[in-house]
Amino acid sequence: MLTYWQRAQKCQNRTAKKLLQLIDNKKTNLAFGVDVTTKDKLLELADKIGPEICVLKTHIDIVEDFDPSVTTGLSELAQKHNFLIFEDRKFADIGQTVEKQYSGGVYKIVDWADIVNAHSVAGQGIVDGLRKVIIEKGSDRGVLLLGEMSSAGNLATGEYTKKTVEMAQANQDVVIGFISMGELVENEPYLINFTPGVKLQAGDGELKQQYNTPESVMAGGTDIIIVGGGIYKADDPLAEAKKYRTAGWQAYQTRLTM
Ligand code: S5P
Repeated sequence: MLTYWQRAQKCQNRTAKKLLQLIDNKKTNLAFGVDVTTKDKLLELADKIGPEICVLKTHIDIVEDFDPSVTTGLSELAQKHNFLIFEDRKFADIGQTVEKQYSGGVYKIVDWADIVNAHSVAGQGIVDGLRKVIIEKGSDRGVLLLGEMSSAGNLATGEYTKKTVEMAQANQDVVIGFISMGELVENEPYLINFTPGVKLQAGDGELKQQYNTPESVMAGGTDIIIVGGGIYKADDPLAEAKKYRTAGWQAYQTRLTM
């Protein structure tokens, strides 16, 4: 198995390269899904947990008191603590709509999010719409496709997942990997797998969410564990984040020796 560093050398997308190098340097494959609904809480948690993570995953549209200082604040914290920002926007529309959703509106996502994700259901046009914005901006940006999902009964399986992998392979300039439950494709080291639905204790969550442990998803070939409530709902989020960080990194080292 290649190390994160070795894989960074195989990426043509600069965000993918930067992310894999950052993971290797900082020794953390933990992404924190900071699903809180106020500006103060969001920035406070990003500052506190920032030193432990490679990626901060946001749902910017759940912040009730949003104003542009939220995203400038997040960008400053990303610099301070050396993490990338992933806006979990799950774009799913035709290219020309997605182009506007990504670049404009209230959130102007392309200006501050290093990474966004998209459902492949809309076909090639969705990647083309996102690519158009990225080229116009001239910034380093990456897109993840939802190849699988964590919720019980989801439809991203079988042929859909296979076609999503093909879409990623055909768009290596902007697509840097997947939301998936493990490694989706072998021998494509430039594609990075991000796995949500992770908790120290496996089991069912609310509203059909399903949880696996950091050890089991890393053994399944994922690269980055996404933890939300396991951290932000804890009495001591920093202590919990350290536990997930250690578990994720140890599981990676175990995989390297196999
Ligand atoms: O299939 C998915 C895809 C995503 S991105 N399942 C998920 O749970 N997510 C996101 O990961 C979800 O939107 C949430 O922000 C996070 C999981 O949060 P947790 O509190 O269940 O750890």
